Amino acid sequence: MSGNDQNLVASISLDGANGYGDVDTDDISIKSFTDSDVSSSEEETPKVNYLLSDTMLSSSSNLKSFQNHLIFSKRIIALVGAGLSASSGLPTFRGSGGMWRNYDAIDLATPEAFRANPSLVWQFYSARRSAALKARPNAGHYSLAELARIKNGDFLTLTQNVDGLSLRANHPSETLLDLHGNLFEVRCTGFLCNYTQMVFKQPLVPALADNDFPLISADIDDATVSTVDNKGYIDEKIKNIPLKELPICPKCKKDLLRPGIVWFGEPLPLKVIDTADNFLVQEKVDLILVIGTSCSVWPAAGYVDRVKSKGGKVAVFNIEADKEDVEHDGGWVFKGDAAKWLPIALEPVIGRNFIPRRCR
Ligand code: BJW
Repeated sequence: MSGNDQNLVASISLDGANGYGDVDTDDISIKSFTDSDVSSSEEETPKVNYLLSDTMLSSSSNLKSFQNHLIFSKRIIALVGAGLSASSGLPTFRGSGGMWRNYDAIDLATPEAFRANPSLVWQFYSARRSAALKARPNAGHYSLAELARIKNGDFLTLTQNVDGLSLRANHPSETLLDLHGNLFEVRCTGFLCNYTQMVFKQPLVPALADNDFPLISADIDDATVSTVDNKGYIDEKIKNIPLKELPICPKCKKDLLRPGIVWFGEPLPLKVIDTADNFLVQEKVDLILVIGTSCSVWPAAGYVDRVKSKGGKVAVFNIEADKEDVEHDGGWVFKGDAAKWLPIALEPVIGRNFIPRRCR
């Protein structure tokens, strides 16, 4: 995309009985729009303006070129991060609005932090569980789920997200790898106890019912910041829950349960790494979709270079994408909300009638 193209935006008007309408990418017209032109209300109309506004940047030739490659790609990987769930209302980790800008990540997401202050860490994860249960999958989750169904065994989603939204969008589980675990898994911390279970009950224990732990939302405001001290540490709002009131293992009835999350310094699950490795070595991967991730955590970030080094192409879907790096390598950048871009960019393969009405 040239510098000039950045001032041009493409608009797609969708008309159709189902409200999602018939989109023909050939009909994308280059036109100028502002944010106020974007219509998002569910109540509105049979006619939905689905715009590539100035927050959704790409030229139509970029979109066409990507879609041509997509159509001819036999094997595809999606590397997914927190940005995919952002428009479902779940905060990201870093960058503007990232939930860890005002918290020290190391304080909350390491085994050491849990050992030092399980009450604090459990309150944090309990709030995250509540938020994830209240959130709903968005059109981006549904688009990937549909791609997975259509590509059958030739597609794999590597998700760093722990919110379970992809599965709730009916993403086939055999093509979805949770790299960093799952908010709804609990594991016994006892050395000799192997208890692991998915538990959706919320709160897990009565002491965690009062979820006043501040979960920083995408819109950080003064009220939220005031719950954090000037070093980024959480202030007195956090309760000190006695150990015996935290979740205890129902099997050994002795040791604490912990969230089934991969914390910094912990290895990713072997089965997950093996499955991803097998997919990568079997046959060339033609395309990796890098969706809503800062690619700052390893080994997840390494999958992009592993695909590239074998000749696969990269397509980035990110609200803050740095397009030069990717486009110089012959890849594509779709700057904007991944939940809006994915249904459009993947449309030649996935069609348009699979997304629930409320997400359109
Ligand atoms: C949008 C959008 C919209 C916004 N649409 N886009 C030095 C060098 C290399 C590696 C290391 C090193 N030092 C330490 C390491 C290893 C370490 C690591 O990578 N550290 C880095 C910080 C450097 N990695 C590990 O420790 C991993 N384990 C490991 O390596 O084990 C080795 C081992 C082997 C054998 C024995 C023992 C050990 C484990 C990593 C686990 C990461 N876990 C976390 C926390 C989980 C807890 C939780 O969820 O609460 O996972 S970290 C956090 O980052 C979380 C995320 O999954 C992960 C990735 O973040 P993500 O998803 O990319 O989010 P953001 O916020 O960073 O980015 C969001 C993006 O979306 C942004 O780009 C926005 O622009 C964009 N966006 N809205 C589209 N609407």
